[in-house]
Amino acid sequence: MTLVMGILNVTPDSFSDGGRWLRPDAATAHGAALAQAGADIVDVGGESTRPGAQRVSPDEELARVLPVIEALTGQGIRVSIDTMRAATARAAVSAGASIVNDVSGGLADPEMASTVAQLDVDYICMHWRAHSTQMDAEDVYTDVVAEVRDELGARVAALTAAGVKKDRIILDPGLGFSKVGKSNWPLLAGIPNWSGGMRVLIAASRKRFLGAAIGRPQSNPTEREAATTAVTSLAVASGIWGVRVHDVTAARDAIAVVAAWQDARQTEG
Ligand code: PMM
Repeated sequence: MTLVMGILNVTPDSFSDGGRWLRPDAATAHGAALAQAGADIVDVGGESTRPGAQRVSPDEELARVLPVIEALTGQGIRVSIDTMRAATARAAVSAGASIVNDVSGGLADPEMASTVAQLDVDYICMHWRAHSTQMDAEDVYTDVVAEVRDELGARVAALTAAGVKKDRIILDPGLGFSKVGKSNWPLLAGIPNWSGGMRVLIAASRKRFLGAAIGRPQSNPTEREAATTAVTSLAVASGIWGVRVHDVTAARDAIAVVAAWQDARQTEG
């Protein structure tokens, strides 16, 4: 059964929920609400990676996420830490996080691979080419599926060489990261062609390529929820490990519908 990861950005500037959960008590309450709605994991991030975003200092990132991780894990909620920094990953795991979600796949911080190997936690390795200020210019592919497969393969090789167990790694195609519009779709349509049988996380929620696909590129992120749920349904039907979403209830409903459909198909033979 596909897992649902609820998004909790403790940031002033994330593209959909920026500024809403900046205070620790508001962030903790929203994380608890995501879990209550059926999130299997709450993904806590303290640094926005929206296109053009500037980096935050390591101290600021830690100050944003640690109290929230402590409060949520204290309530028995499974938490992942969305960070590109090894030191933040280490502190977050000490505070109770059990998954490291690194949008740079270990490229942003040379210490990340050995840190994750030591921590021995699950690690989400996302396809990434450049920091947010430069990433749109890196949307240059001749065969996006083959290039993402090879670039993720190189990251898996580097991670395992540093001691990370291969079965700890979850792959993510990095929708929207160095992929502005059309580049995203072949990755969704061809998941088995780049994932090599490893676990896959899909994080399409409310992203701009969905606005383009529905003919409303200027829409607010929240107006892309139906489009998000369509992606969730199709991705779940292809048997992926997890979806990372803002609206947990919508994802849970989509998963239930796909399960009912697949059960009936088995009965029908
Ligand atoms: N996208 C964002 C942030 N974190 N993590 C993973 N693994 N995959 C993603 O595509 C991803 C991510 C973009 O920002 P958001 O938190 O506002 O959705």
